[in-house]
Amino acid sequence: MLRKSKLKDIFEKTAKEIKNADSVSVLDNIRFQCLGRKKGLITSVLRNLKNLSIKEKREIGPLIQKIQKELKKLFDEKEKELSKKTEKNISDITLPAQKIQAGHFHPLAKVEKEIKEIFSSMSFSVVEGPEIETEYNNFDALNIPPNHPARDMWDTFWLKPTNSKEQIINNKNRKLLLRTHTSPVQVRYMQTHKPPFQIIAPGRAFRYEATDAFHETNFYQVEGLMVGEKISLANLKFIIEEFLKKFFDDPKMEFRFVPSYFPFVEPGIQVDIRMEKLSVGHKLSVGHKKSDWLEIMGAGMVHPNVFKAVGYDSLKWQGFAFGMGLDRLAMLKYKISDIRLFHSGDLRFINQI
Ligand code: FA5
Repeated sequence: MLRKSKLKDIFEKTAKEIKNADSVSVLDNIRFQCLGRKKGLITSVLRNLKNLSIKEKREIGPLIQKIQKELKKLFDEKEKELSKKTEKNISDITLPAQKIQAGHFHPLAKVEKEIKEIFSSMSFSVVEGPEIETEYNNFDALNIPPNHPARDMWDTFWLKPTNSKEQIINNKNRKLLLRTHTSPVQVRYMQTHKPPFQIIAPGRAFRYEATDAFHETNFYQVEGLMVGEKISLANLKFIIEEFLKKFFDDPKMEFRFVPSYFPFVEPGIQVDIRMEKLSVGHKLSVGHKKSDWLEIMGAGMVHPNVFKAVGYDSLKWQGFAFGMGLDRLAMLKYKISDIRLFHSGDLRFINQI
């Protein structure tokens, strides 16, 4: 026969388990063990009451009923508490899914990636050079000695030597600067590699000049260089045409080759693309008509003096080089009216592309 103290123990133990239950299913299980119709502990005590003496019935009966009532109350309260918590955690699966905020490439990075892919498909290797350059690599080795008037073509950010040691290292016409174009990568590559080869070198260029819709002080170029034994202007023309067709993938795109001058090539050309109105509300900069040509690259056959500076025999090797404006290509492809938008940090602009 169950004693009063034993019943109290069962009550206290069950009350504690109810309190600690952390889910409705755990609570249901405790309820089943305790109040279950067939095997519940309290239910079986109630069922056996009939076998007790009258004295025992009087003693145990009211107590077990009280315990049963109190446990039911505890179960109900806990169930309410747990369902409230679950309600808060369950989301309405009929609601539209929330948009996941994923990062994406900056338009210029995207264009750089495309350019690399196109040239890689034509067997060009991708190389890099530093943004801080020596005066020698940026100018002298490219057939632009000091005092050469062509230096005015590139307004330069010169760097102050930070200490006298650096000055001594760099004193032989080796002042440091922020490279004004990616052409010094040609010099670096040729100084350390033997022809034949074909490379592109994408990267930043810096110019100390006023900005407008088509000019930035900090912009991107992609240098190209192909050196071999029988390279001609025809090869240059073919590669550029192939690139432009693949990059724009637009049969209506018009381009032209125009003679030009760069000290490090002979002959020199520039490539222009016909620029339709770029976007709604676009104000063409001074000097541009509604439909005009935009210069996107300089190019030409590598000058013998450049080959001489890197120790190549210019009678044996020929090569072509080009330097294209990556920002301008992106502007034309995506009809962007102002180059300055690329660095504006305006997410409404950047997220569109
Ligand atoms: C050069 O920088 C030569 N190094 C290109 C070259 C390489 C010629 C190899 C021959 C052989 P240029 O200054 O024209 O050339 O610049 C080349 C391209 O860079 C331009 O056609 C233009 O698309 C882009 N560019 C030049 N200046 C800016 C600028 N301030 N902002 C944006 N793009 C520019």
